[in-house]
Formats: sequence, C-alpha cells, structure tokens
Amino acid sequence: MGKRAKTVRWILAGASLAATLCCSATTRASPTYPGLIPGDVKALTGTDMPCTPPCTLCHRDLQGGRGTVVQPFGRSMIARGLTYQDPESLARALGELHANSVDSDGDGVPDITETSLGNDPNAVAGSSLCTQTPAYGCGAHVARQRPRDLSAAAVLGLGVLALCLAIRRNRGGALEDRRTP
Ligand SMILES: [Ca+2]
Ligand SMILES: [Ca+2]
Repeated sequence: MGKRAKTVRWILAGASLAATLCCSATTRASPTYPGLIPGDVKALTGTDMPCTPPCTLCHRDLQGGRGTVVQPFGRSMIARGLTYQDPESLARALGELHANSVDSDGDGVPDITETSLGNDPNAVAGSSLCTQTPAYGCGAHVARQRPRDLSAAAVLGLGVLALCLAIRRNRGGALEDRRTP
C-alpha cells in the first residue's frame, strides 16, 4: 500500500470514529419526553397506552418549552424530581407517582392509572389524552436536534479538509521526489 493510500485510510478512519462518537453522544442526549412516557408507564403498569400523550400532559400548550409546566400532573412530576433533558428523572418521577398513587386532579383515580388508560390526569371530568396531536419539542427535543446536525456537519467538513491537505501534501512530496536527481 502506497504512502498516500495509507494516509487517506487513516484520515477516513479518524473522521468516521469522530462522527460516530459525536453523534452517539448527542443521540443519548436527545429524548422526547412524550415519546418516552408510554414505555415508562407500561413498565410500571403493564398497560399499553392508547396514544402518545400530548405536551399538554405537563405543559401549558402544545408548544411546550421551558418554564411552561403548569398542569397539575406536570407539577407533581417536578415535585418528584423531573428535570429538563433527563429521561432517567422522567422514569423516576413516574415511578414515584405510581408508588404513591398520586392523584393530581383529585378525581379519585391515580395519575398513572389514568395516563395508562389514555385519560387526562389533569381533568376531573376524565377527558382523553388522545384527542390532541402529540407535539414533540416539549422535552427540548427541538433545541437538541440542532447541535447534532451542526456537529455532524463540522466533523464531515474537518474530515474533507484533512483529506484535501493530505492529498496536497502527498502531491508536493511526489513532485519533490521527481525533481530530486
Ligand atoms: Ca386523577
Ligand atoms: Ca382525571
């Protein structure tokens, strides 16, 4: 294998490793809370939720966002340790609600029981959680997608730049070899 081929091979391997590490790190940090809740609730109750809950399970509206957790269920979750961008805190808080049979709307049915059945744990009248379209983003999903895209693009750009420099350097070396008697 020639010197140039070896250099190219090392650069490509390095760029690939960097991209893998970079993207896997940001993927771990990119949960969507509404999408995680059915799995967590099923782990607690054994029941498949009939839908993915909307952001209004915890937030003021379907846009979600930080500082907008105003629903009784959301407040109960925060009181039990739910934090921003932390799926483990989500599972832990749901577990505590379940273990303590917390009933945030006071209708006599515990939050997790209502949620597992697709009923609204914020409404005494027992309205459904499944009538609103889930809007991902209330768990900061939108804010976290951008850095992943940027970091992947940056890694790709650096890989291409390094490749161009290596080829240029090798060409320079080959030219010098030809000039040298
Ligand atoms: Ca209730
Ligand atoms: Ca209810």
